[in-house]
This record gives sequence, C-alpha cells and structure tokens, in this order.
Amino acid sequence: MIDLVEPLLGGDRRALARLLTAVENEAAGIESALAALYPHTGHAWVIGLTGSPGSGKSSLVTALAKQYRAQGETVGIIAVDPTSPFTGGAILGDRIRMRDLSGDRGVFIRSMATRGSLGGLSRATRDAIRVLDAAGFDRVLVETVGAGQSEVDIVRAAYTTVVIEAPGMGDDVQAIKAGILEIADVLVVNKADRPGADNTVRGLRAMLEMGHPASREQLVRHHGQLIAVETPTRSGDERLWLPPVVRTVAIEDKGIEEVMQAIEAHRAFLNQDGRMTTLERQHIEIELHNRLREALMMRLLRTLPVASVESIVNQVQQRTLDPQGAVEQLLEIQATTVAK
Ligand SMILES: Nc1nc2c(ncn2[C@@H]2O[C@H](COP(=O)(O)OP(=O)(O)OP(=O)(O)O)[C@@H](O)[C@H]2O)c(=O)[nH]1
Ligand SMILES: [Mg+2]
Repeated sequence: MIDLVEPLLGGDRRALARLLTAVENEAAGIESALAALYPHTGHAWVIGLTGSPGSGKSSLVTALAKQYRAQGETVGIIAVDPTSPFTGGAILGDRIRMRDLSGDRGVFIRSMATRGSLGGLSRATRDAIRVLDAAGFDRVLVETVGAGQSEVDIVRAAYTTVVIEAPGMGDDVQAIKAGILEIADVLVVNKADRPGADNTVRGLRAMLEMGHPASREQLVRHHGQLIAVETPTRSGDERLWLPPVVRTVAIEDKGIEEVMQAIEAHRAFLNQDGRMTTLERQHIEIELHNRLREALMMRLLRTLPVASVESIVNQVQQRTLDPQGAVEQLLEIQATTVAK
C-alpha cells in the first residue's frame, strides 16, 4: 500500500484506483498509506450533493464536472450508495449518465457502496475524499442519496453542501425533511423544465425564511465534542449565510453556472472571519470522536469473552440484571481481562 503513495502523488491513476479500492475494502496496510497522504491533503474544495432519489444528483454532478473541466479544473467524483451492498442498478445508471466524462484524465469517478455499518461507509468516504485530494483534484464532488444519517454525515466531510430537489416529487416541499434544509448551503431545484418548479422554489424560500440558520450550528455541535470549539458569535445578519435557491435543468446544462457561482459565494463566505478554520475544527473533532468510538468499540468487542457476553444477555433477559448494570459489568469484565 505504502508503495502506491509516491505514484499517486505523481498523478498515477492506477495507484489512485488501487488506493480507493483498498479504502473501500479496509485492506491491510491502508492506514499507513492514508497517514502518508494526509500531509498532502487540504487543497481540494469538497462539495457534497444530496437530495431525494431521482432528483437529478448524478445529472447535476455530471454537468458541474463538465463545466469545471471547461474552466481547466480537475474533478474527483465519489458516488456514495448507502442502500446497496452491491454495485447494483443505481450505480450502473450513474455510470451511463457520467459517460460524457469518460476518457478525460482530469476527471475520476468512483462509486462506493456500504459493506458493513453506515459508520464504516462514512469513514471510507472521508478517506476516499482525502485520497482524491492528495491526488491533486481541485474539486471533489460527493453524491449521496438523502437517506437520513448519510446526508448529515456528508456535511461533516464537505465544505459546501448542495441539496437538490425536483418539482412534483411527492408532496413537493412538504416532502423535504427540515433536517435536509438545515444542512443546505446551496439549494437547487432541478428539473426546472417540469411543471411545478415555481411552487417548489417558492416553498423552499418560505421554509428557509421560517427556519433559523442557528439550527445549522446546533446540528454540527450536537454530535459530540472532544474539545470545546468556539462558535462564531452571531451579531447582525451579515454574519449569516442564507442559502441561495438555484433552478437547473441538469440534463440540458442549464443553470449550472449559477450553481457554481453560488458555491463560490459560499466558499468566499467561509473564507472570511476565520469561519473556515472553525468549520474545519468542528469537522476534525466530530471525525475523531467517531473514529475513537469505533476503535474503542472494536477493542472492547475483541477482548470481551463471548461466554461472559452471553451470560450477561441471559441475565438481562431474565430480568435479574438491568441493561445499564449489564454495561457496567461488561466494562468491568473487559478491564480485568485486559489487566490479566
Ligand atoms: N426533465 C428532466 N429530467 C431530468 C433532469 N435532470 C435529471 N433528469 C432525469 O431524472 C432521472 C434521474 O436523474 P439522476 O441524475 O439519476 O438522479 P439521481 O438523483 O442521481 O438519482 P439516484 O442516484 O438514483 O437517487 C434521469 O432519468 C434523468 O435523465 C432535468 O433537469 N430535467
Ligand atoms: Mg445518482
């Protein structure tokens, strides 16, 4: 693995592909490769794109990538599919959609599906973003379907999050969970060629005005903290970011420049007043927290004797031990097992 690092940094696409596969498979030796790559990261602008199934995420990603390429920027794309354990239909569809981009060395597309836990997928996605970043891509676009936890996880890896909606999907705006609006930096109403687009735009604007931007920060802070982060004080409206609503017809490349402008405006906003430093710190804390939790859990499960776990489960089932008491006992058993 570590032998792939130098070629990757030198622009070798095969090394890139192999490292991404290793990330996805959690292959042996990948940690040391990722550690060696880490100092070379932090240059790409990471853009998350999420929204309801079929709203046009892949089409928009393709259109954006074409436009970035036209400007001379390189683009890495990760299509995350949290629902499918196999490289199934949706991803095949994406490949077809994205074939406009094939044959261009300045674009690299990778689909990722979940193997084990959602936590594992979000970690693998973060690592894949870093591999593309270290490989020198100017933009990294991450597509994920809005399926709950996964889109929230994207926010914690992306700098700018684009939420995509389309008219006539269920109850229009009603269908959009408040949660997904909270994570949006840019809102896109795609399929603007379809009837009802005006309604969707109006509905989104109304919801944005109702919703309080402060909730966004709560979302980030809510997920556990290692160290206290200073959140920027919010005095006056100029300090707040109001997500712009942009209409697109992704399959006709319409409105794409407006989306790019909105992304650049958001980037400029973050690059003022130390916001980017704060955001990055929050991302790091959340990521460390998650990795630590996962590592501790793994360590715990590795050292706990199976028989003890079973006996404790039995006791809880027989009501002779309560669940919290069971946890305390398991921790104690683990501590004594390790001490031996
Ligand atoms: N009329 C119209 N159709 C569109 C537009 N953008 C995408 N589509 C179509 O909508 C369908 C879904 O597009 P995708 O880009 O695959 O949507 P997606 O959000 O990536 O879908 P999943 O990844 O499966 O959730 C495809 O048949 C597209 O051709 C648009 O602007 N107008
Ligand atoms: Mg898609």
